[in-house]
Amino acid sequence: MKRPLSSKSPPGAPMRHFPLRPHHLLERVTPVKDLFILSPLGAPEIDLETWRLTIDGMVERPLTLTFDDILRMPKRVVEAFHQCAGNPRQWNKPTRRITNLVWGGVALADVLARVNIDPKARFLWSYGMDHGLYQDTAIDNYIKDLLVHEISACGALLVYEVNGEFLPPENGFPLRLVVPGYYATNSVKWLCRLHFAEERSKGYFTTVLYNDPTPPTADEPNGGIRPVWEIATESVIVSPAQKARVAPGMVDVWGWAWARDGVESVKVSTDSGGTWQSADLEPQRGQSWQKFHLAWTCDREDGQTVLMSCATDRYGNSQPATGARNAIYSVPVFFGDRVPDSFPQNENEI
Ligand SMILES: Nc1nc2c(c(=O)[nH]1)N[C@H]1C(S)=C(S)[C@@H](COP(=O)(O)O)O[C@H]1N2
Ligand SMILES: [Mo]
Repeated sequence: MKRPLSSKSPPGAPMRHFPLRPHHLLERVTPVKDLFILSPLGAPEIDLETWRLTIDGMVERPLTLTFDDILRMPKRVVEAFHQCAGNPRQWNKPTRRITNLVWGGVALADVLARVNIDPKARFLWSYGMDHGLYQDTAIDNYIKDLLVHEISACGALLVYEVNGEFLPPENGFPLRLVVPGYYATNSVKWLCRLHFAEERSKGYFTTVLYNDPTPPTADEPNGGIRPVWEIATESVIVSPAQKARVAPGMVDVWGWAWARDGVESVKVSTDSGGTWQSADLEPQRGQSWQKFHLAWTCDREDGQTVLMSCATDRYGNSQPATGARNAIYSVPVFFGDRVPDSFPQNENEI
């Protein structure tokens, strides 16, 4: 297998690529050519000969690893959904930027077993090698943090392969963090350093951006913040596609649902949210998304309706109608020959 050495995009040029809408998500495992790419600081230039992963901070035995050291460790393969949280300041807008991938790498917990973490360390800061200007702010490294006690629970991986190939340069070659069940912003690409600390990182992408407001409480009368970590339970309908024409007869309404610890049930509405029916749902494999189906007997010959899906996880969390990253996805469809004038023009309205 060839190891890519440098990126196709010029170093430092911002990258934004979201090739798939929900109705394009026909494959269980998203092909590598269709991966989304989001890197406002662009891909850094990396020389594999000098690249190292350093583990330091509140550890007894700091460690430096080469790429070959990592390749020699026991390999783990995990199928997991990978979702972008969207604009870091917009907690109330759905993005539907979702894929499902097979990651290959080493368990982060296996690597950390070698350094003896100080029990007082609460956070792991992960450093990406990309740097530069982001909205007029100078960034030395893209940094994210994680709670130390979550590392094993969420099955975090140090990843060098996606769908059996080395990571493309744009997606973090040679090594990236992958935190299954967490928004992809936490899965730091071009990883170079893991640092243990008692407090959260002050990095721009850690504690300035990517923190959602929380409602006021007795302890926090002005409201608080919650880091954009765990993915909120969500689902999308793949077929029928948005604004499709639906013919009378049996229609297979299907899509994907995902939740950090698995989706328990999915309900589908074929009458714009008026009534809801339970869809058939497959069990979760690893941290994968789950397929759902509803056989809908359509007897309409004109007019329109909106199809919707709503997932509920094993803790009873389900999707809100509006105003959230995981708000219910709506698919307007029509019957007969005339495309309705009232169809939303802007995809973001859906
Ligand atoms: N080093 C680094 N890691 C990063 C980012 C980045 O800009 N720099 N972007 C994050 C965001 S917001 C997303 S959605 C995912 C995108 O991963 P992908 O480009 O491999 O799909 O990478 C995350 N990891
Ligand atoms: Mo993202």
